[in-house]
Amino acid sequence: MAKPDPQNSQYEPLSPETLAQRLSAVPAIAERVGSDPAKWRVREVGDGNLNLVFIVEGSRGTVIVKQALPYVRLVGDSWPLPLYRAFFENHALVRQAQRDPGSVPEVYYFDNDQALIVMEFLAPHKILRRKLIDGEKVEGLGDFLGKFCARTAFRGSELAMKSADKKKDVGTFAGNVAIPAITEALVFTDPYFDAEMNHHTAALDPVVADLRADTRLKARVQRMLMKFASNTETMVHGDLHSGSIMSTQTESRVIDPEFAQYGPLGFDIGMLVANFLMAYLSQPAHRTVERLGDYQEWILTVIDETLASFEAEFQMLWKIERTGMLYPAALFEDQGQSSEGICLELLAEVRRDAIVFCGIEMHRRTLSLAHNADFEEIEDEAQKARLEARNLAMGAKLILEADTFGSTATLLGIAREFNAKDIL
Ligand code: SR1
Ligand code: MG
Repeated sequence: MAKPDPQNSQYEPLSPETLAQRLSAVPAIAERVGSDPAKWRVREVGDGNLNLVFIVEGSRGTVIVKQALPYVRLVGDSWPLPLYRAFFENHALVRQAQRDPGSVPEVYYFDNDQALIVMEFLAPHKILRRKLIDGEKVEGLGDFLGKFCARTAFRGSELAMKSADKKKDVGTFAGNVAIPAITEALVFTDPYFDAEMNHHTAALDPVVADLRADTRLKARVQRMLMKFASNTETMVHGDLHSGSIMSTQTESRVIDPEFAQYGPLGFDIGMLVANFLMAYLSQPAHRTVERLGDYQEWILTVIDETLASFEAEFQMLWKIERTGMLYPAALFEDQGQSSEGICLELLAEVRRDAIVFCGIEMHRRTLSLAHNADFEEIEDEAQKARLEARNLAMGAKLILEADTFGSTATLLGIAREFNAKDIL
């Protein structure tokens, strides 16, 4: 299965005007939307950093058409980006659906040449980041996300996979160079020097200067970049933030795995917790005093449930699905020896890595190119700076002191402490 040529001459971006006519012959769409393309209603709704996203509605139903653009949408055509990312996104969706059935939208059709994926339309789901800013709760969120991270991490590793299959897959994903390069620069490197595309709230200057002067902190982050770039433990989603999750009041799905690659077991869960912590720390700007405490505590409960569900599910899979070459039963259970403690030691290591990834993600969302709406929608500049300063300071503590965050209670205690701290 070849990945699309980035210079593919057949590729042409879709538009709401051309989509129906260009895709009318695709049975996977016609079956779900209706056979008369003249009756399709097409809207472009992409508000992410990279792609075109269309909602296509007809008499029979609705689908999503997502098409890669040959450049970074957020920046424009001065930053070209290979179309082949759609190939990896499609592969990632297929694997995630196998590893955690029902957790991601169903793929109906994939076109290599046009770098497009037709998939399930999720309704009445909303982007989770929007829900968190709007103060809406989602039942079962932590349990779902913890299980998603554990199942995809465990089942995508040589704890479960046959070594030959996993190595073949690592080879496939190794062809994706441009997308990991974005993370390597924007997440791990740019926040820590005056990189060209960076921007931050002006009042943060002294806090930013302190971070950038901290050699120990930068060395820690670089060590994690080394793990991210060289450690192929499992297939990670690669961009698991609250904008990559869609939820109703009771149900959630994970979307947008175009940043998927093989990487460390703790990467996704760390990025995810970071985004909940940023939602938590930004709440004073979004809630009335009456609702603030309750909603912030709910976010902390979600973090608690996510980590608990991740670890419980991972331990369960360790017991019943350890079918790969790693930690084989032949060395432990078959010798009458328990490996439960060994699993816990591995999980403690994964948690340490996750906490450092978490701190790094908190930094990049306030210092690098792609900020998050949790802070960006705060109109009062002084309040924005105050809340972002807490976020930066907490991120630094997580990076430097990850070893001391063995329990979730400690992590949540630190979040409460920074939520009440005046850094500026
Ligand atoms: C240039 S892309 C910027 C960011 O958007 C994506 O969602 C990733 O988070 C990436 O870092
Ligand atoms: Mg995305």
